Amino acid sequence: MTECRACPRLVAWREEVATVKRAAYADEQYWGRPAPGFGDPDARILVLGLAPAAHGANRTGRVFTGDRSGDFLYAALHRAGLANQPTSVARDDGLALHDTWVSAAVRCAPPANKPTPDERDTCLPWAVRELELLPRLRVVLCLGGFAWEAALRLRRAAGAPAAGPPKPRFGHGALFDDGAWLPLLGCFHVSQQNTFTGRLTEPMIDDVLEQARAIADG
Ligand code: DU
Ligand code: SF4
Repeated sequence: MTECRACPRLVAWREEVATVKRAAYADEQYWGRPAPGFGDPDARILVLGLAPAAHGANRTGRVFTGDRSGDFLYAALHRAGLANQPTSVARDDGLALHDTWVSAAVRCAPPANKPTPDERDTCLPWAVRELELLPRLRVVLCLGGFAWEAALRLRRAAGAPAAGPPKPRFGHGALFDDGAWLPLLGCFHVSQQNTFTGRLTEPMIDDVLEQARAIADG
């Protein structure tokens, strides 16, 4: 997976960012490759994000690690009892997840944090394989509309029938569960754009994580 070069635009970007770097990380060796998912292989909760951040997971090599989105997400997982520590700064930082696996719809950092629909679909087979290695999953928590859309395609790729009609709509706290595949639960994305503006607050993500847990327990 970390050798994948299927998306030329993303390969070029992940490698350019890893070469040019951000001044604050000039001494670091950037990962510059696809960021694999991470967590508890016995997870019942899958947290699905958008894509690695250029100077986050594309630098550290672990999903949501080393950027503000990850700060917010892993702190929330820690409050929920799903992570052993509130911070996620490097691959060797001792972080372990409980009952949770974190991944992203697209595995390579996209320019402007915006993968194309083609790139989303090209990366889907990696998510299918990842899912096969997580046999205990009970719920997919989608961070943002892009992950929600990817999860709907993942469901099809995993052999389940199309969802709807009507097509399930993403929203914060939205739940889609027709019994044909894993329930999808929506949560606004943990990007700074949302967390710094108050669109997504700590209590809001705490509520959704509690909901995810309840679904997993159900
Ligand atoms: O060493 P391993 O069991 O193959 O785990 C791979 C990866 O997953 C490692 O970086 C720790 C993490 N992990 C976790 O976060 N929680 C667990 O319960 C088991 C493994
Ligand atoms: Fe491969 Fe996915 Fe990266 Fe595209 S985004 S190059 S499919 S790992």
